[in-house]
Amino acid sequence: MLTRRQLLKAGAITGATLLLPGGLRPTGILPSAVLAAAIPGGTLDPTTVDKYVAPLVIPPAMPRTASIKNNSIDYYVLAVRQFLQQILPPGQPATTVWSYGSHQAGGTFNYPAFTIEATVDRPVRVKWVNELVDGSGNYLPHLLPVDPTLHWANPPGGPGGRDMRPTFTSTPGAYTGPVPMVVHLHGGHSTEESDGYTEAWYLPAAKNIPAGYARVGSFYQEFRSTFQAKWGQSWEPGSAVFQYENDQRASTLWYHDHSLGMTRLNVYAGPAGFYNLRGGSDDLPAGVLPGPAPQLGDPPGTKYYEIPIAIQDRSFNSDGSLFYPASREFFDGFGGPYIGSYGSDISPIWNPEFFGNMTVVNGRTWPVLQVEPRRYRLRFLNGCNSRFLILKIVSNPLARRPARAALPFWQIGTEGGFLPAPVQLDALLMGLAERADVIVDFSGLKVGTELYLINEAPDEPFGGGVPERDFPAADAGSTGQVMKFVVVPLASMDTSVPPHQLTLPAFTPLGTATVNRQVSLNEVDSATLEGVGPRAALLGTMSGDTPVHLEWDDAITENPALNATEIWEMSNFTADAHPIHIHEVMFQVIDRERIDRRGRPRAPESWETGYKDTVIAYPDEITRVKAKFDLPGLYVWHCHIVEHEDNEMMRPYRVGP
Ligand SMILES: [Cu+2]
Repeated sequence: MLTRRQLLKAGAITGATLLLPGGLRPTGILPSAVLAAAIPGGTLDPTTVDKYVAPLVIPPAMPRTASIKNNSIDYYVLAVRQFLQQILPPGQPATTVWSYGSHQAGGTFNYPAFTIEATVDRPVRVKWVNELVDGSGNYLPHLLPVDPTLHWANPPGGPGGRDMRPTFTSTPGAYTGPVPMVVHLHGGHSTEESDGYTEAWYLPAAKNIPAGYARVGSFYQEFRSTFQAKWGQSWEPGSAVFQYENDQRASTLWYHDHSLGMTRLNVYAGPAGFYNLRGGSDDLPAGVLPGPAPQLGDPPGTKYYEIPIAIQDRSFNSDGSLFYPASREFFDGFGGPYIGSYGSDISPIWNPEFFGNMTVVNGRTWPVLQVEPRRYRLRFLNGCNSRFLILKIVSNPLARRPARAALPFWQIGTEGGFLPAPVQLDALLMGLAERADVIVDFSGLKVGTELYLINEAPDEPFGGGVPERDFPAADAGSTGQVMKFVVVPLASMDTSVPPHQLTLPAFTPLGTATVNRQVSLNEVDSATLEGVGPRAALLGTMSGDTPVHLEWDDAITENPALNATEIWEMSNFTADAHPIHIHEVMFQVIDRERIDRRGRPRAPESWETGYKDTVIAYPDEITRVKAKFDLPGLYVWHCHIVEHEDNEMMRPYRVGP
């Protein structure tokens, strides 16, 4: 039987040959190397898209709507809308995307969204408005194929059938109704009603919502009441208001959609942005690190030396539209039967993973950034759906992998703020949703020097290991490249502290844990069709050494007491690494050990010694993390391969009674 990776490769070849009839490639016999390297995608061939044409977009700061409560809270009204953006280089068509912007300021809608600049201990309150409607106020359908057979938001189910896995008597097509949305501040120490619970979604307040549809998710009304009682502000139709207390360490957070069973599509369509939390005793004084970052009121032409960089893989069609698979067949060639016929349990549209064939950085394919010969603070985010990243700065983007690093990264922070001390690295490994706060020192480089950020992680699920030894590195001609740096003359003196001389804020580890909790990461094949799988990815618990598979709807099994410090031991029984994200908390990585307990536990990597909210759990290993659960209520923990998250690899958990 073929393994999944072999199937993926078979799929890659099928996808490449499918491009031929469209005339997108030169006619004649293609060298087999080209076929083998091609990553299937839409009708736009990545080799026809010029690289390093357009400059990197540095998202400006998001304008505030008001300061409220005696100027003690920053208040924003942010909407998600549909618009056209030039993601491909000039000369190629624009792309219809979704993203957030300031409701009252039309020019602020951008993919990725403008950056929310927040201050420690100063709350931010956001009214998030779902404005996925057309000019007449009618709802807009999804840009991408929504699989209605998952356990998903399911608005057509009405109040009795929402947030369920519906049953079908024939295989359904994609859902084309109004789109549920709910925003999660990733990394936020948020109270439950403001965390963007996956069943607290809401449709736009459109004129033509079909009769009988649920307009909100199962938990919307409860959290609406909680919020109103607590903060005195009501949620209007098509919106929710969340408050972020910012009572946590300064760090790089980000915000994105979290709707049940749709996150992969809602995030792929664009809506996501950075949320930089600064100040307090866990930050450094201004001027120590390279800066500034964009702030409100910056005059045009302001130079930035602190830059957020969101890396995402996308595929496109030749009309510029985003491509995302419309059938399971794209993944492994399995053409049915699907749910709704012959007792099949395989969803017709959902793909277990998706790998785009082009690299998009801050909303542009393969951009270029002019850098001065000085230090820069770069805040990286892996915002891909399924793709891990291994980033490196090199002088030749086509160099044989693994390539030799031309410049090191000095990593100073992760999801939970600064590391105890800077770490010098030639490569940055980033699982999905992980952040890496780094300093890159371009000092001393000659004007005109060209350097490239490349990616050596695979064009397939990641299982750990070294490029070209344990897995083929990403295609050097496309997804193996990210962006370019060109050195230009120095505009002003660099007065930031060199990274090897930096003292980072004092680091206070968590106290002793009182509970060791065993959980599991699992994958399941079809129960009815021989050799077809995976059907879903699952979390679960453990019974002795055996995993207990649990789905989204099973009773809550993770129930820490309020203020308990717990170690979660996550045993990964699948063939792939999964980036596991626990909401509400920042955790410390304790160690990793083989599931069979042979050998000694491995200490965390040098860049994992701070606080994190997402951790890579490798196959056949137990990954241990420690967290203090100091906010009561209902939260989720899940895999951040969003295709997995959307099909059962997410569980609710509750803190306190
Ligand atoms: Cu996963």
